[in-house]
Amino acid sequence: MKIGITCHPTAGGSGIVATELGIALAEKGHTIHFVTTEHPFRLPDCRENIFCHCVDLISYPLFRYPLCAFALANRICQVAEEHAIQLWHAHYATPHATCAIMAREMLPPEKRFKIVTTLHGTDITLVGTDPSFFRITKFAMENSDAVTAVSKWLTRETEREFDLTSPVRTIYNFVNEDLLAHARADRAALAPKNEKIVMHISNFRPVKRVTDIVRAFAKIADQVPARLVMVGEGPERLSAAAVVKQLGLSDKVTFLGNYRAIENILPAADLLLQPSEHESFGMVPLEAMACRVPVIATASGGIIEVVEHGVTGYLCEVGDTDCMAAWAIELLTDAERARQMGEQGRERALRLFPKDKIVAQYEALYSELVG
Ligand code: GMT
Repeated sequence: MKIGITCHPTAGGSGIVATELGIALAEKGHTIHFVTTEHPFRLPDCRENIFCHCVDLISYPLFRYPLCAFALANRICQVAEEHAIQLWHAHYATPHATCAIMAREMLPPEKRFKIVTTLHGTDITLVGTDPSFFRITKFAMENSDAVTAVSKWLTRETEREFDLTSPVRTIYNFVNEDLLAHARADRAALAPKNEKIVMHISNFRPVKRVTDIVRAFAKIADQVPARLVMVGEGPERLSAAAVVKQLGLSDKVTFLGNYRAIENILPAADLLLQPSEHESFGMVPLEAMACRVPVIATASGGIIEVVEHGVTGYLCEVGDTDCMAAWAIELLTDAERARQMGEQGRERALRLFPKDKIVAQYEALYSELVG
């Protein structure tokens, strides 16, 4: 099948899922055309059956704000026409689903493609429910041929907020076990004094509550020789750095910035901390589990469908840094318990979120629509 994909190209869960899905579909013989504002973060430079088209943006003094969505719709239309695209998969409703709909409408009827929109979380919970985006998000979903969401929780939230005419289908995110099966990481490079490694990976948005990580870590470091490794970039990094300084933890915390090859770093962690306000799914916890790293997260949103409390990690209430620190100290001081949880995490990741099974679900959906 000839498939188009749009996604946010930056280091974020939705872009990573879209990229991994595109790669998996290309390996199965489909032809994939990405249309994005820049080369997607996790997409290798050259892959068979994969083409990457970047959006052409003009700047004109009259436009106070960049008109990126129009340029994206225009590029989708061009690519779809030139390559006879049968199905467009929009990852993240805003603006990708709307742009795909605009592009489809610009094509003559015989060249129109089907549209699948995958909701990833904040496109519904933060952006879509904001009054400034509510109607256009609802329009995007109602004019897609199928809408999927990455967890049962997000499916329920979407149906509750938007009174849609067609049901939303849940298709979970998957783990790239090929990548993580042989994952290796250099512990000594991250913790030269052989301290325990507590890791956090995100795009440092407010929803990630990164200052909770530092506060929980202060309590952990009080009891256990430990290092906090913060991976990623984003608006809250400076606040986290300020709390590190304020709590006198500067010599125990490393900010690594964005890191593309997560498999070369995640396995070094003794535990992953993810204290988000809510997560529709939690790609990083899933990748941690696949690397046998226990996860301490918040029992909010779809993350409870990924992390099993007491089995693959522990779940605390949002903001309860005492709870996070207590479970962390238990894990960091009981190597056998941590090892067992790591194994159970990998088993759960591969059993519930395997690439083959999830990619086949998308393929079945595409076939249902394209015929
Ligand atoms: O908002 C973010 O944190 C990034 C966002 C994205 O779209 O890149 O992540 C969302 O999509 C991921 C992939 O489906 C999910 O694993 C994340 O849980 C979700 N983030 C939130 O719901 C906060």
